Amino acid sequence: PNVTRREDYNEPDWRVPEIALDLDLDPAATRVRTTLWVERGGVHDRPLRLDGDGLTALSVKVDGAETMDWHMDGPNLVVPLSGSAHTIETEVEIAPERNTQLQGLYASSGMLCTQCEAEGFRRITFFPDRPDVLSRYKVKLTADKTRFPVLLANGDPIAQGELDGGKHWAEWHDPFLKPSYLFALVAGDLVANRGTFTTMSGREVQLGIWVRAPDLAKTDHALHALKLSMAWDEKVYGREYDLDVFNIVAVDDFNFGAMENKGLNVFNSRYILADPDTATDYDYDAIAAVVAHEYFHNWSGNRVTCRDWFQLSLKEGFTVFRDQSFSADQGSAAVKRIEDVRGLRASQFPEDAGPLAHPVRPDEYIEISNFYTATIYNKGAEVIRMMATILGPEKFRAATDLYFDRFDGTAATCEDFVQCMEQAGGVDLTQFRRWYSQAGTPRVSATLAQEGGRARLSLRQLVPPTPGQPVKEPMVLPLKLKLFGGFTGRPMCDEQLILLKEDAQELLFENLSETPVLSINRGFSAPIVVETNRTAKDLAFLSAHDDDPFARYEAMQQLMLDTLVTSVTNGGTDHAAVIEAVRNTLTDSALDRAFVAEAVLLPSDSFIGDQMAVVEPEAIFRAREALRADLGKALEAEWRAAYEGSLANRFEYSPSAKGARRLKTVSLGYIAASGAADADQLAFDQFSLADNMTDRQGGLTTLVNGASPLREEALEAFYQRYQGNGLVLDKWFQAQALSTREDTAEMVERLVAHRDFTLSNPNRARSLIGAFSVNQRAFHDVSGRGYRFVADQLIALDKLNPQTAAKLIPPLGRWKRFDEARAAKMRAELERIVATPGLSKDMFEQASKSLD
Ligand code: B3K
Ligand code: ZN
Repeated sequence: PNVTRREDYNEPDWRVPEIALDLDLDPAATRVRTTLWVERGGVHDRPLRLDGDGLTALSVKVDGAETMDWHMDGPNLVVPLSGSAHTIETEVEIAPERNTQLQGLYASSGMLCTQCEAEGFRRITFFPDRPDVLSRYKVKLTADKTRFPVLLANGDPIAQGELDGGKHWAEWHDPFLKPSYLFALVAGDLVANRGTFTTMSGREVQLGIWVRAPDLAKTDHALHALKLSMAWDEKVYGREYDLDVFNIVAVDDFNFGAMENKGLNVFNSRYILADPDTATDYDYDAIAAVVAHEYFHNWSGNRVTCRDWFQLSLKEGFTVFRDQSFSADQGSAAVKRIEDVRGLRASQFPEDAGPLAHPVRPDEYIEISNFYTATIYNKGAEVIRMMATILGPEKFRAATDLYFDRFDGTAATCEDFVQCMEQAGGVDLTQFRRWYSQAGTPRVSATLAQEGGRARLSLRQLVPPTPGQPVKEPMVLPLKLKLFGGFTGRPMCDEQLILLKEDAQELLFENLSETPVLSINRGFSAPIVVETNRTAKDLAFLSAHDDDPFARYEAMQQLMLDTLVTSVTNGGTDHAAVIEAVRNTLTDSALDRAFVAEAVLLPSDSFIGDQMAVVEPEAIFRAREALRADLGKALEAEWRAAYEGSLANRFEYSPSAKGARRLKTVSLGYIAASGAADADQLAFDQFSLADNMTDRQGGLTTLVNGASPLREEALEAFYQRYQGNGLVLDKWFQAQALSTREDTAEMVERLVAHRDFTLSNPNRARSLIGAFSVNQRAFHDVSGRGYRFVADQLIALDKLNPQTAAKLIPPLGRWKRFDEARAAKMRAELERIVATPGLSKDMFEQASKSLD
């Protein structure tokens, strides 16, 4: 397969300042007539090359006259042109109902919709489908009026009308230049939750959240989040919305979360639909975050887009940073930071340590869809965050203003962004740029040594080798740190921001009146692994006294990790330090409940595994369960008090109510772990009496991990209650796939045959196959049945939807982290996948790279 390289970038041969699309929509046969106004870019004699994917040209016209002077080069259409500007007209026919890839124009639950990023537009019409070709779009949609009463596209509605034969049409114009990946249309029988937003310059924008009629009642939260996002971007970044309408459409079949098409965002329905009965607090938060993310793209992505796909993090890393900041401003910033770091450690760190590691700005790809990764998104967001930390808030804002002003209406690069940071920030980011080019998670060792009234902090950094990058240069690591008196608990200095730039650096602290305890990488100021010489006592102390909530959380996690890794490697069962630290946090009434709930959670099985030279799934599971049981027993009274203290009279969506619900279910889990006789009944009561999905799901998952007869009863009741609701059934499948029970693999194999299971809906596939493959204990069952099962499913899914299938490869690719027996079985499955006839290039790239 072809490899695309960043260094091969050339400017487009032909520009397309304008395009008119005329689509006669029909699920079985959609006619697409396209007019391109093309201009030769620079001096060359190359023909016009239009990307296509599975298209056949039914006719080609140049300057109004039908021509035969064209040919196909593989899937692409090549038209020789003599002049410097021409009009090209093409006509193709496509079948959206047969499009199972969900890329291009496709059908979902009776409607027609598009997904073009990254390279889906070429499945709709012939076009130079690359993000640096920016055009003004005019779109005319024609369709059957009964089946598709609503016709939407980018930009503003211009005109509409009726036709004979039950058809109607609508025309939309988008006045802003945009790349083809931001094109969208939707046709369907939809209703809108409408609202308005008045922008900072006083323009009124019509907002619409479009869904099928029965879902209308579940759209208020998304609409509210949209208004909050619009106001936030004005206030924090000075960015105003620019069209008269902003529409969002929810679709059931979607390859990822949502898409920022100009003025017409298309969303996976799981990131729109919410009511207390069907959505958890996690869902509510995710909806607000994704609505904000896609809205923020209007500036970071649409007004300023990417020159080429290697620059993807320019829009994604920045926009994730923006949505994280937005969410932090809506509730507890500390809890949000903890959640984001937990997510980074769960997905990005393993990626950076495995066969698919790549820099934030990659150098090459086979299939760009495989690069919508945690590294591009989440590590990319950390890179922006570090620059914001180095510049400070005022200069960072000046730098983003400069960036938006300078590059508005253009396709920019990561380098352009960094230059704005340097200019407005007055800083030199030469060395910092390595964050864009070097893959791998830096590791820092921090050793604090006391000599009388002085202490010496020795810092060393190491960036591990990654595929294709055996040797690394030192990075710039912004580290926030502070010292606390180990006896009085008092801060011994102000927080300092130091930039670790060398392989090794030392810091001296003088005039110390007591033994210092080191608090480092506060707020997770750098996305790295820090190893310190802090004792269990130091960590317990920080978990109770540090004045940075993130650092408190971190100290507790480290204490838990050290304890668990010791248990796994030499069978230690000394849980006293963890128990005392958890007791302190749990009973500290000054702390936010949401923070407490996060802090007392044990690190996941996989994160424990990530600390070990060779992952031992069973031993990790047993050690973690033993610690959970001891915590449950030793603090049973405290858990019950926390549980009782978190009961509410009725549902409310607020940070404090969310925190209480979170702590309630965490406490329930510990009560169950304690082996208390009434735990199952408690879980079942929570499950059946709940007036909201968070509590109901909390009760259900607690039961699903156990062996009580109430388990089956709850699963059945849940299924009956939500049978018609796909998004909630996903939770039902997922809870079983994530079960910690010994027979999970067997149950999941059976669930594949369930009448509600299908691989053709990505959410459903992920809820069972995706969830199972991150269930460390079940997936890594020593028999290898988990590996075989997942490989079978991915081979089947690849035939329908390569993009979604390829995203599920990474758990199999982690074979190097496991013992030889498991590694051999995992490799054998990857080899079987690679050898599958007709494999997609998406899967080929992921699976073959995972074998290296
Ligand atoms: N930009 C889209 C992701 C497109 C993924 C294409 N494989 C959504 C987002 O990041 O906002
Ligand atoms: Zn995005």
